[in-house]
Amino acid sequence: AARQASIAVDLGAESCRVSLLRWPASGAGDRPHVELVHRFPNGPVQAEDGSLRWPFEAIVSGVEEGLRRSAELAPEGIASIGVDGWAVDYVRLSADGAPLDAPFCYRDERTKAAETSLHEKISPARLREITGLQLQPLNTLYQLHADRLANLDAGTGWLNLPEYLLARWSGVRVSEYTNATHTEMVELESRRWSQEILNAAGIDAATMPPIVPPGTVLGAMRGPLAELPAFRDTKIIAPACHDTASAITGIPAEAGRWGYVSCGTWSLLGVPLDHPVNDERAREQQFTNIGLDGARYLLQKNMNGMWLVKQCMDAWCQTGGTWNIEELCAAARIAEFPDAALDVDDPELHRMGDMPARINAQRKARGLRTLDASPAGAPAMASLIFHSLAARYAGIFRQIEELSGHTLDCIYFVGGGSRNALLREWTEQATGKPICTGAVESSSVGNFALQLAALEAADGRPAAKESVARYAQLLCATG
Ligand code: LFR
Repeated sequence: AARQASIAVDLGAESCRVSLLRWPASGAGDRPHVELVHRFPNGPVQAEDGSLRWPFEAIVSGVEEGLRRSAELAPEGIASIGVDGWAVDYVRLSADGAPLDAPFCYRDERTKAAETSLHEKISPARLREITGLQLQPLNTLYQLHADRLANLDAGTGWLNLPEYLLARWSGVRVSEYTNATHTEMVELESRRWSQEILNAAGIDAATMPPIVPPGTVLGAMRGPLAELPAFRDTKIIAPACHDTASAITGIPAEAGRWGYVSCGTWSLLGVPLDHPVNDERAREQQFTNIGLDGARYLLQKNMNGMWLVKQCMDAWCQTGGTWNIEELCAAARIAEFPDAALDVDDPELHRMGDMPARINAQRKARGLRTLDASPAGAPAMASLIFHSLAARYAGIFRQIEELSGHTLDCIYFVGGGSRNALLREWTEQATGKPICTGAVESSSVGNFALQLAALEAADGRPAAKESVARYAQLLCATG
């Protein structure tokens, strides 16, 4: 009989994806086949109370629809399911494990006041020293502190979204290590929750899920879906629940020094290292050290990404424009060269709505002429965005080389934005480094690789550390 299939769920801020990995019948070689079974759009929505939230029920039912479709496509049965997704946001849970409300989106403005309040109780310098993190108000810590300030019932705890789904199907509540590091509550060296930070934020340690390493088998699938024959022997596995850590795990690189741009809503730029870099320069330059599998770290900078383009396209669409991304890039390529780069990480440009006007507001404040914000001005606006992203990538990679002490041989592009040839080319010109491409769905590749290695280990086969990398290479070669 054929080896059983696996399912990778990847939750993205713009779309969620369910992929199915199947093995050929025995004797037909050992290359797996991966199919995108279900993909549905996602995005923050303004709730009635004015807060920005995720369409929680749509996410859960969309993912479970993907699981049902996968079950139909894989009569051999599903060996395992893993979930990764964007970091930091979470579901608050009642005593019986039911969600208390739809999760807030990290772009909700409540974290502004929470940040000020928390930094009065524990200094940014101390937070940085403990966690090694880029202090971003979106981090879970500030959100949980905002909940306390708003007297929101702490319930029996919280789970980041990927871990919520894993708990929904396994009954086991955990915080997967790579995802936990992005909460800003984990000690960099000990890899445990920091009691000092919890005390400062007024968070009860009893509400903190236990931290487990990537590749942890949580248990057998339970609940209504487990009634389907395909899910009879299914293991629920925590891969690297942080989509970025999964995406980097999915890079099929051999030895050598490479940097990466994980390009989606955000651009995540960095280099994997065996040790964190938390010296004064890394602090000043606001680099982050987040967890990767294999006890490694990502020395990384989080910066704006395709959000800028997507938000502009939404605005143009509302004013009668019909640009799709391919046409837009083709037009941007021959549009005027920008007079000055945008400050892409201006907090205003991380906010939702009317992006062309926000861009113009920044230019005006800097004494630059405003651009045509209508759909007709899209090529020049897109040229400005892509040139600005590429220029900033180049500056960050120079800093990464200095901080890590390594010269990078090449830069891997992964994620949805890696499809964008224009951005890759302009990055190549700006950095002077060769660009390699990993998988567009690199998060799912890393998710699968960690599941397959975990299944091997659970089977009693020696869990070679290389097997994760070996699976990532196999999956990328298969396409
Ligand atoms: C990418 C990502 C980034 C994180 C941001 C917010 O999808 O996970 O790594 O900084 O989303 O969660």
